[in-house]
Amino acid sequence: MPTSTSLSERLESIGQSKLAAYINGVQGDGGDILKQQIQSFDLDQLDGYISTYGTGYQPDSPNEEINPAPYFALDDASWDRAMYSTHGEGLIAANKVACFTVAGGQGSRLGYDGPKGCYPTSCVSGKSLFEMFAQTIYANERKYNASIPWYIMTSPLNHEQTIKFFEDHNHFGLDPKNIQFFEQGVMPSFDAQTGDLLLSDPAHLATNPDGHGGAYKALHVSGALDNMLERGIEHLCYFQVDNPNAKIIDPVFIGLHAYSPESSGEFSSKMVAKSSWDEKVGVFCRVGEDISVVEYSDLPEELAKMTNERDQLMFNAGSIAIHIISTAFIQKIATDPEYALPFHRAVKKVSHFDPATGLMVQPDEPNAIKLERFVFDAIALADRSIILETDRIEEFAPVKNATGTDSIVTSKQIQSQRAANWLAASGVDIPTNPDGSVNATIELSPLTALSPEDLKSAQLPESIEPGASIQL
Ligand code: UD2
Repeated sequence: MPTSTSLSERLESIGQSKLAAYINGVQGDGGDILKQQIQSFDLDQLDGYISTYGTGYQPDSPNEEINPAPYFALDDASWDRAMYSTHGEGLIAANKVACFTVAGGQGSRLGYDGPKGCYPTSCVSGKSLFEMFAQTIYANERKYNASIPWYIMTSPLNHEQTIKFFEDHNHFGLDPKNIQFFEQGVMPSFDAQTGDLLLSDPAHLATNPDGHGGAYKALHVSGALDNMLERGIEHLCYFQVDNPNAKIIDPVFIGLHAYSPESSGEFSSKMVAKSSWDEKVGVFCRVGEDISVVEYSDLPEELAKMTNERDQLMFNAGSIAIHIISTAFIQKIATDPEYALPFHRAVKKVSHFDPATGLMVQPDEPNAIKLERFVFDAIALADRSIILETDRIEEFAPVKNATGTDSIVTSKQIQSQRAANWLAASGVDIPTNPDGSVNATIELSPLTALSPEDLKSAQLPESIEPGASIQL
């Protein structure tokens, strides 16, 4: 390890004089931990980020035209779903497909103290999100006689707890050798006015997870990408931990991604029609020549509200954060500097230790910059990226908030409604409310059915009682 003097000189040279002075004075284990942590970052690169996104920040002036992105619509019969489904099934059965969950987030917005994936989410039995996904993977492996490895990105906030949860539940019946956990990276937070790196306590820099876009680097440095390549995995089915209805293995989507002439087979996405102009989902757009997701907070209100002659939102392609990314493309993004993704900056309140006074500072106003990368910023770097429309009830039941929109209550309603729709398609009489929604709570295990077709041969009740709560 370099001496304190040489490290403090390095810090001085990039304008971090307060931290440099502190490093010189700090003694003992705490000092060593801090020095090691500082050295784990590329300081020149960090200095560049601080001036780009902090002290010298210039907001982008959008000078490229924004248009709606084209997509394969749900009601478009001009392409051959059955053919692409067969292609997708072939790739699954040939063990070329794996699952990838970004699960770095905590359940704090839900009022839950633990990794979000451990949150009890299924309608009746209260299975965790992780268990629901594990059973879906298991059922797909059984259906296609395939091995489907599962890669799970955690963060330093929840890595150990996540692994313990899987161990405590015997990996939900999956082969532990087929599940790989790896931690995403972090970025130091810095003072929004001065660019000074902040300390979370006397021995640590204040850091934040580097966003789900940190996945590319984390897949590479953790060895997960090498593991995939050794196994011959070509396509990674990406989904967020907060969506229990995600159809995580979808043969049609896989086939379209890999074989459609309109796709370069690098990065494909699913969308649903937005429920309202201000729904909090990113929107697929064409920005200049490139397909991009414009985050809801960045889409100008006048564009978000624009409608077409049929009174539908022009910018209606809401991202449900379901993608397929090829392993070859991940390798390019992770290792080729020309493919480095930008950061997004957020100004947040960050409590910090002040080395000058030795006291903690609790800011009243946002005081610090946090930097994150977004996984979908890679879309613009793909040669030809496609978007497939899907049905909202079928694939989007997010659990984000404790109450209201996208809460556990709305998620369970959507899960029940999907189960009811599948059962109704097999002739089961479903009780309904005056607005047509299901008047029962129905949990349909992935082990029972992965699609409505799987129910055709199942033993089903003729009808469900109004207000019943049942598991099938
Ligand atoms: C995300 C999308 C939004 C829309 C919506 C659909 C972003 C920026 N926005 O909004 O456009 O598609 O989802 O539900 O993604 N995560 C990590 N590490 C991180 C940050 C996030 O693993 O450093 C995971 C997190 O566990 C969660 C997912 O990424 O599974 C989404 O993160 P979020 O909750 O911050 O994004 P949200 O819901 O605002």
